[in-house]
Amino acid sequence: MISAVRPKCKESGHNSQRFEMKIDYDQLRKLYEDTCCTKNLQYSYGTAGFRTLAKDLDTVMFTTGILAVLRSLKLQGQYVGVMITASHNPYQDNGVKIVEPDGSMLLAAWEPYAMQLANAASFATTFDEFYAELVKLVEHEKIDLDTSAVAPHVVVGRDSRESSPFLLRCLTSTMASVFHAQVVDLGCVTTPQLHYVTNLSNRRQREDGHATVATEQDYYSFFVEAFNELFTTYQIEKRLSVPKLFVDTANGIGGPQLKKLLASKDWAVPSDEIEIVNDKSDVPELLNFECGADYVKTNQRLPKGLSPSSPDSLYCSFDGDADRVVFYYVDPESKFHLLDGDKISTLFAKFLSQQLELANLTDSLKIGVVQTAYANGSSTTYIEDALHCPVSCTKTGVKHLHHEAATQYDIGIYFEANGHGTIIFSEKFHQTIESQLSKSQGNLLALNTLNCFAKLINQTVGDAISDMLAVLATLSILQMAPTDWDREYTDLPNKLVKCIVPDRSIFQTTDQERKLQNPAGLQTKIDSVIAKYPMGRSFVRASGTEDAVRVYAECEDPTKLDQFCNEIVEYVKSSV
Ligand code: G16
Repeated sequence: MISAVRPKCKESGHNSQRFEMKIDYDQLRKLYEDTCCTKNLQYSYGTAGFRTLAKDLDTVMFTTGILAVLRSLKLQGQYVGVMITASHNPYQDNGVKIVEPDGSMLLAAWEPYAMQLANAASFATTFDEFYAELVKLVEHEKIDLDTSAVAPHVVVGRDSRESSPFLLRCLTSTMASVFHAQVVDLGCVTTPQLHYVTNLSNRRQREDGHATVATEQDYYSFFVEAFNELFTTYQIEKRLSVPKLFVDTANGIGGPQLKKLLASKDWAVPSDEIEIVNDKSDVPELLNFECGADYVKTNQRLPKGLSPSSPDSLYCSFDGDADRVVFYYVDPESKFHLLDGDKISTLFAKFLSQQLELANLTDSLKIGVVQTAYANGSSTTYIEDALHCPVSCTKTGVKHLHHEAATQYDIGIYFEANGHGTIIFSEKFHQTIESQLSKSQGNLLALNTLNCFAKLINQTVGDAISDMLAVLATLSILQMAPTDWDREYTDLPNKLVKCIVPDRSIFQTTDQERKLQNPAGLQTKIDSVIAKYPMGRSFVRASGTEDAVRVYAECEDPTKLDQFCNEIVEYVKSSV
């Protein structure tokens, strides 16, 4: 195939004499013409990759498959991950995102390539126009397409959506046949499992030349072992501190995957302590419908399928691909209490700060919390004033928080209020703990706890399952009931509203999305509304995953919240 080289893109006017595309031109052309049916749609690589109606994704899947291969070739054939999911979106949608070899999100510098290639295929009138764009990219990045030396490696996964098998075929159509890629199909997995397996496969290859790709089973074994180790370290009887945990899995892929973890032979917590609801991942239209993390967070009420049981019970909801989780409980007066991403990060910050102090490491290791503008004002005050931890604010999007947590702190706890988050432990953290433990110096219980806790966290990306286990372990170690956790601070009353506008792209922000630059004059009007409400805070931003503008508002007086939010919404509507 490599021999079938197309002579320098003559028809497209591409005139490089230096470059040869060592791929099967005719095969690529045929696959392009067979696959790319959606035309003249503008694609944008948003907060979480490409995301739109599944019926419009054939073209973008085709080009994303090519880009993943190129990314792997650029990185000497390391495993690059690709996940097909639209996470919290309704069942008609789907999406795709690329994962770096270390399990993090696609390098920001490559996002424009993803868009250029997708839009080239979408707007090209001939195959050669698209081909010229591909050549340009390969040349620009100096990618060697001679796969006889280094073959590209790609790991693919998908959530439970009905459209995913077809989109997977579009995605992988060129990988092996044109680019000679080794493709590992994990089948239906959660997004964090795909991130974890991508990372582990590369680590294995790097560390011991392991030729075998990691599997979903490695994920279960690792996290069950980490959970058991933490419980053993703390000599806690393997019972949770709550009588029962109900897990709403949004009728998504989290349901079957959590069941597999709980069925692991080493899982030691009695099976009646965890009950899974909304687990119909085989009924497409139920996905995220009146259930799941996004529904619970936005509506601040129990999802379908759950009714209040005892006040000691704890509930949690995953989203469709199980990369976020929020917790909640219902008090004896039947009042619903949300324990969202802010509450999770503050719980972890409290626990880990305590352990650092016990280990006498507060001066050596820097702990901090990363939030977005959606973080409740009370949580930020609590972290700074009660926990004495620094707080950073970034734009929405896991990649922004992840970067800040990884570069600014030794223990970087990041969570979006919507439940998306994890903790990043630095190299220095691991070296310090290891060195202290090897010398048997200091408070060994605290050192071992920190060591085990770091293992229990999926550091590649926010992970509903791993975060859920870490919350359960923390509550058990601190002997806290859901009410104790909630009492640490009181959220300001808050509201998040989705506003449909003709063109969300005109809403441009600055200051980590806390202020609008455009439409002109709108921010001044918002500021004048905020000034009327004690402890008022509000901001407006375009969603990166849905065709909507999001309006957030919080203020001291719960009876004024609706009025406050409505005034902002009215200004947003009248500005377009
Ligand atoms: C994705 C991103 C999150 C973001 C969420 C909502 O989550 O990964 O970082 O908070 O979308 O983003 P937006 O407000 O821009 O629509 P998920 O769970 O849908 O992948």
